[in-house]
Amino acid sequence: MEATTTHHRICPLCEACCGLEIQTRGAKVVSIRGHAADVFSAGYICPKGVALKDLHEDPDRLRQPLVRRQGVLVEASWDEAWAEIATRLPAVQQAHGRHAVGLVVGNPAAHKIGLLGYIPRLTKALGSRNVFTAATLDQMPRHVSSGLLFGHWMSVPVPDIARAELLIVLGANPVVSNGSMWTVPDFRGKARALQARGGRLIVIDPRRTETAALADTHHFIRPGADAFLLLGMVHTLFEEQLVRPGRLEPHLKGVADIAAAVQGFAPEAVAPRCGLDAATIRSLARDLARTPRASLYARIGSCTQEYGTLATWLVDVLNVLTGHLDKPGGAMFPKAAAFAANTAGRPGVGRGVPLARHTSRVSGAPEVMGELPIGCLAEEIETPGPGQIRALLTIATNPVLSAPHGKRLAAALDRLDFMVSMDIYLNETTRHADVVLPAPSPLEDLHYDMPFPQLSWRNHARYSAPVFARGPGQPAEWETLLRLAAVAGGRGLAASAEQLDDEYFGEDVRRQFGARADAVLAATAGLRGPDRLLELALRSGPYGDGFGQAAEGLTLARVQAATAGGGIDLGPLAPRVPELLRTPSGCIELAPGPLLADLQRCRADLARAPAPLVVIGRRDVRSNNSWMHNLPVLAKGPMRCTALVHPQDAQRLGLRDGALARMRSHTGRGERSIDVLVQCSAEMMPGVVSVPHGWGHDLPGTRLALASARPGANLNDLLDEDLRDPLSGNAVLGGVAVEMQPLGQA
Ligand SMILES: Nc1nc2c(c(=O)[nH]1)N[C@H]1C(S)=C(S)[C@@H](COP(=O)(O)OP(=O)(O)OC[C@H]3O[C@@H](n4cnc5c(=O)[nH]c(N)nc54)[C@H](O)[C@@H]3O)O[C@H]1N2
Ligand SMILES: Nc1nc2c(c(=O)[nH]1)N[C@H]1C(S)=C(S)[C@@H](COP(=O)(O)OP(=O)(O)OC[C@H]3O[C@@H](n4cnc5c(=O)[nH]c(N)nc54)[C@H](O)[C@@H]3O)O[C@H]1N2
Ligand code: SF4
Ligand SMILES: [Mo]
Repeated sequence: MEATTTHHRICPLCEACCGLEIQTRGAKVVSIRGHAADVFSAGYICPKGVALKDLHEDPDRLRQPLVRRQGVLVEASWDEAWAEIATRLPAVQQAHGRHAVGLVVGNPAAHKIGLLGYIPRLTKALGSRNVFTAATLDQMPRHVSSGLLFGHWMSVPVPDIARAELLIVLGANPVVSNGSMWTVPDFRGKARALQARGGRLIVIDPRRTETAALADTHHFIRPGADAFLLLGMVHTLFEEQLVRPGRLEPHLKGVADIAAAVQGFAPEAVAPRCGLDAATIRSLARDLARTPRASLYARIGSCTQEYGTLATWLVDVLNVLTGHLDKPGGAMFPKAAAFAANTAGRPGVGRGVPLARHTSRVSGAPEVMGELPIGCLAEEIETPGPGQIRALLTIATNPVLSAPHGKRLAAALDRLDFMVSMDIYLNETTRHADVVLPAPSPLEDLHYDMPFPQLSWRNHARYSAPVFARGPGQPAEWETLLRLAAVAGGRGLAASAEQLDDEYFGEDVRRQFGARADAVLAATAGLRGPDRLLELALRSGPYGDGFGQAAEGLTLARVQAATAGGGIDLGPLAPRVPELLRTPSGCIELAPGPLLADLQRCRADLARAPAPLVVIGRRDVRSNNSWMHNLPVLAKGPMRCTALVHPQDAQRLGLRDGALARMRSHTGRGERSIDVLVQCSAEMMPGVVSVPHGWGHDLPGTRLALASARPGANLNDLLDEDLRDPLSGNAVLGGVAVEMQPLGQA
């Protein structure tokens, strides 16, 4: 009998980045549990981490490229797949120009250094304006606020929960999601510890969520009205002389502009719009102002709405005005060991962020962070004219389920001249491709998180080696991306991934290090791919050895050597203002012009009456967006794609628990409907129904046996691809008016 081997690796499935202990025997996974010695996650794990075994062993997971022959996707060799790409992609570029090839990148890319570290190569080689990512279904408002206020998209303050006395959570459910734009494994344990110290957790959400159940206080809020609540809170701070930015005062610009901007948004004025009474709004503002170590944290419920950027900005404004930004126990900026732009370049000042360098062709939506709103993807494929998207590359994304109005997008994908997908499944999106390139199993990949240490509750550096070798012929994702970039850049298939990697890396080092470049190249020789990127980033990073300048500093070898012991702890969050700022003024720009201007929309909309029924989203611990429904350990148990309806609404509408209902929406492009299972729940705010996204696996042509047996309904088929937060381009995914009626027995 073969011996059992123990491996330690970070879970790549969600933002919590838990350290796992994985036992294997030969090619089999024997067990997966939390790594108790992990310096960051201390043994925490959720059911999805355990499901990595099912994912690795899933017979439906792709292990061979697929190429469309006579209309049917069939297994092919890598050489055949590349031949197809190298012929057809350049043909589209030559006939229609570089913008004719679009790129869509999805959520798992954020969790893979082999993708995130190399996608910039591909976008550069493509030179196309038509780049779309899941960021405009998610956190783009967060980036816009960070960019305008602090000068970099990824300078995101996170609650310093370990030292807080008060945490107010708005539009987030970290007990289930395990945190977002905030890397915080075991939120529940940390919240309980806060309460045990005498601290308080307040949750504001249209649903009494799992996080609300843990909280000391929960308030319902009308979906889409977060900006109004927050304006009322800011108004209270000025009205009651509670504005005390403290240490930040000399680094702040725009406080007087904020005072002027919130005129007219008194708690009494906003209360009917947001559904909280004026006294509650005032007491929330006072609690935040008067508690020495406190912060307000908001996430996707507040981002994916009409006023997403305003709401996210107002969260920052409140944390700043109450003196909680950049202070222990408040909202603080992590300092990552590698890859953080806010640790590079000259400290304290920078160029800030550009907005709207170009606009989308059909709707004129502004570019943000180098991309266009994903809601514009279908129209850019459908609408003829110069710059029309005629070929598409999709990487780790399933927008047919994850983006609004997947039905329209699916039809548009069929009109493309050519489509290539890099994915692990033949699913609702990749079934439209002409070539599908498989990625390795996560257990066959090395791991180092690029974004999440920039969002972490505590500073750390952790590395994971692959658990298993890749299957025969299976390249690493970075290799596939470099070859795609070479084809997209007109170089064809002549160069190997290794040659391309050496070439690009050399260029980077020469640009970054000038006269020292040769020494740095010599010091990193012998490494390649993501390991070499990481060695460079760690050693030249804020804790690095500076290539010999700081003898005790971090190197890749040191971080690797710490894996079995649970990684390297780099201490609690520490104040970073003004060093972190990269605005041209060197100050926190609290009142940027575009945000002040956008407040006019709120002013005009203050009196809007609520629709009788609106839909919002929901997450479940055993699900991950659209793609983990094929794994037995997660799929078992009750159906999770249900519409939670308040019993009063159910009675009013004649809906029965456990029965099917038809849910309809009316958009500018017509009526839409889905049929969904009703689950009566007093957790809901009356007038609000909650449906999870990422379901609807009943489309033909996929290879997802288990998921398609329990398909669920696709919430996004109801939503309106034309509804966006104008500054960020973020899709509006919640607070959309719907109607429901019974559909007989299930
Ligand atoms: N209505 C509504 N819609 C939403 C949301 C919502 O709250 N409500 N949430 C939105 C959010 S926050 C997000 S982030 C998006 C996510 O939307 P997407 O970015 O489209 O992500 P997923 O739907 O998770 O699809 C991930 C894809 O990556 C593939 N994949 C998994 N692992 C790998 C890998 O290692 N390599 C490669 N190459 N592929 C891999 C999967 O098979 C799947 O096809 O959904 C959004 N959609
Ligand atoms: N188990 C699991 N974990 C996940 C994911 C998953 O699909 N499943 N997805 C991952 C991804 S990609 C992301 S981005 C994160 C997201 O992480 P979170 O932001 O924590 O996401 P949700 O759990 O959807 O929580 C959003 C909350 O907002 C509430 N809400 C809806 N509309 C409004 C509104 O208008 N105002 C307010 N104040 N609240 C509102 C909802 O009721 C819900 O409780 O989760 C990640 N983690
Ligand atoms: S919470 Fe679960 S899915 Fe997220 S990183 Fe931890 S084990 Fe993985
Ligand atoms: Mo997300």
